[in-house]
Amino acid sequence: MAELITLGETMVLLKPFHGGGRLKSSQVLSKSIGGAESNVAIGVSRLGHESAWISKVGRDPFGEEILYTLNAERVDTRYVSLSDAPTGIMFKERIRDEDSRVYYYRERSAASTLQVDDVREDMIRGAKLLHLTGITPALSASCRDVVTHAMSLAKRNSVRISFDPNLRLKLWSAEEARATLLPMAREADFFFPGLDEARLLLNRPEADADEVLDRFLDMGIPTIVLKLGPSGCIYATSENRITVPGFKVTEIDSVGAGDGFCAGFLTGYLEGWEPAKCAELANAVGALAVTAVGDYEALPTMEEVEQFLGKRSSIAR
Ligand code: KDG
Repeated sequence: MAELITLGETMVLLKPFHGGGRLKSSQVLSKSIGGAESNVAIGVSRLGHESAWISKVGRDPFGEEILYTLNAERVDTRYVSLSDAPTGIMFKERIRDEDSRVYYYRERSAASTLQVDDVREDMIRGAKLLHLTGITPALSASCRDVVTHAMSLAKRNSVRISFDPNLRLKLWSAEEARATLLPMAREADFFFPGLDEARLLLNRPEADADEVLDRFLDMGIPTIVLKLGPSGCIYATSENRITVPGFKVTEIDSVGAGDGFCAGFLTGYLEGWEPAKCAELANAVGALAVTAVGDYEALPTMEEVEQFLGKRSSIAR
């Protein structure tokens, strides 16, 4: 049984062949896959723990590729079903030093047809963590129900819930996101917003880190880990607030950093580590995740993290 189970959509991902540049003038694209939840599942698996992913993919070559990749990453895909609806597609471009831009082709995709019946109690019972994101409820009404249903199954079986809001304003409005995601965040044991996401969710554009943390704690969320990018993170509970510094790296592709961060923190939790050590691993994995093109490709193994942290030497030749 997987220690971490997650569910959501993974898409095929196309981007200019050399990483940077405009989609409009790129004749050759390279193909990979990306999905916030499967990125976390891959991250946890590479760091040495068992993960599983629940989803639907199209009965098409892209669905096959997604399953092939996740199986190769030793993510358990036994709960993935095939659909006649197509696998979602995402295009990504990065122009000069701007953040990456994504273009989704995922309306009525296979994963957006996920139904409550696709998530059974036996899939979740026995896991230690259920990881969910705010992308899934933005996909369709049935996906929204699936997230709520998975949360109640986790609660009934004492499986800890991790929730990353992953705000995607290309999928819905800030108002819709707020109305849906805040009640979901209240159900989570671990909540992983970024500072900008937190401000948007709380509708407090000027709020600082302490203010957003106070507000989330007041809502009854027991543990918040506020992601601050290269500046690290703040781990907060009602008794404790710990700031853990991040790492400076050369950023090649920022998409997937937050997923790497969650994978690192949750792996630390599975290891039974203290919060500060979980946060250090989260910061390291989040930093390493941005050092190569791709949503999951640069996610490290534990050995690579130890080398990065200077805790292990590496022999290159
Ligand atoms: O967090 C990275 C994800 O954004 C990416 O892999 C694709 O899941 C994705 C999404 O919906 O944006």
